[in-house]
Amino acid sequence: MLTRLTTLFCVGVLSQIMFASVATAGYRLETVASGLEIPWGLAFLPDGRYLVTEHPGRLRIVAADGTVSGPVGGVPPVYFKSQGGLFDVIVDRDFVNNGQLFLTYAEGMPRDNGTAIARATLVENADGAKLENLSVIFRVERRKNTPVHYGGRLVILGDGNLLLTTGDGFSFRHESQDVKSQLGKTLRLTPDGKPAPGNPFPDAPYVWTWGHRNPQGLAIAADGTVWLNEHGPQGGDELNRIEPGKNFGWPAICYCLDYTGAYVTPYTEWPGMEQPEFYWRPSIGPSGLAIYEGDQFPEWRGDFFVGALVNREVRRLHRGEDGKLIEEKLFSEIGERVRDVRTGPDGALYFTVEGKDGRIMRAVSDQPQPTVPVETPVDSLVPETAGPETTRPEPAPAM
Ligand SMILES: [Ca+2]
Repeated sequence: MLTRLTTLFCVGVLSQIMFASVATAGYRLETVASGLEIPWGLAFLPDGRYLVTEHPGRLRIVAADGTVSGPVGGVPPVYFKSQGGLFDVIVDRDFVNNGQLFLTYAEGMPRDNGTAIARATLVENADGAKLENLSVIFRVERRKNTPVHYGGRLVILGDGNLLLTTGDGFSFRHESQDVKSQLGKTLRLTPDGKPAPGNPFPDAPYVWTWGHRNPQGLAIAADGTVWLNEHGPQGGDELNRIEPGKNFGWPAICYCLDYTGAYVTPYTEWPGMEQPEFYWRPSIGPSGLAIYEGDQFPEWRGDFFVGALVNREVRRLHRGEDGKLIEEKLFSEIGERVRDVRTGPDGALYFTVEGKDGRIMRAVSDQPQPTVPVETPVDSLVPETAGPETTRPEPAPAM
């Protein structure tokens, strides 16, 4: 049974708390912040606040109590069309001292656009927050004339270099198999935007892995392995363990159909091309990837959590006794497109959720947690009649 309580705090922050229990872990879903427009990427600041990107091109700071700031100034202009817009935000490991962050976004114009990375310093004063010393450290060299399949996820690897995903641009899928094209790749670069030393292809100095379609989830496991999820067309969404130099096959091999219903390729495997660790057919529209390592859900440690845009929920993948990945559907009560999934420093699992009222949500354990503040008793604050459910928008394209 699911009980939904709504509490309106004096600061105007709407906090929705939903209770649910599942076989594997008891959790409670909370809304951290709402009123966001297509929240795409989420990053945690050392002081307990959050940075969140909105796809149309805004960066905001969310206070620990859920108060959402005005737009941070100085964000570079983004090409906001279809899948193009502002994508990820990550903070530098030395953010406490240097205030630096990285943004990924689509830039350009209809006939000439691509994925870019900017680095900037976050500065706050009485007038608000802004980005200073902004520098566009990298632009995907191969420009395109489609507003789709940008990739756009970014992580900082253990060696301090950046890893960026790029999409195939939809109309250029053959270039995923051209190692010299920067479409359909992961690219490893220094924080200054130079090719990282030790990359596998001398003729394509940024390229780390190839043969991707549109990867929108990227995460590093506790053991240092790097994982990526990517969209297939009809079927063939994949979770891949990526290693330098490896070819992940798109579009030469896949477990998919084209949108016309035709096979993209008759092949699902080929010598020299990697098999996915897991694939979805039919598609779920994977976006966001967290490998849980928090304290609140010990039974989830090491498991993969993937946002499912199509299904409006989250998928958990965990190892069975035979070592194969087993899938579990979770958080279906969210009921909206889950774009990003992250493990928070508090051990909660965080999501950015699209829909008419875009939100940051989190799943917290329903067991007593020594490190989590006790919730304010809400029963006395619950209005006699709960407000109407948020109107659900029309289904949007999967990617
Ligand atoms: Ca593949």
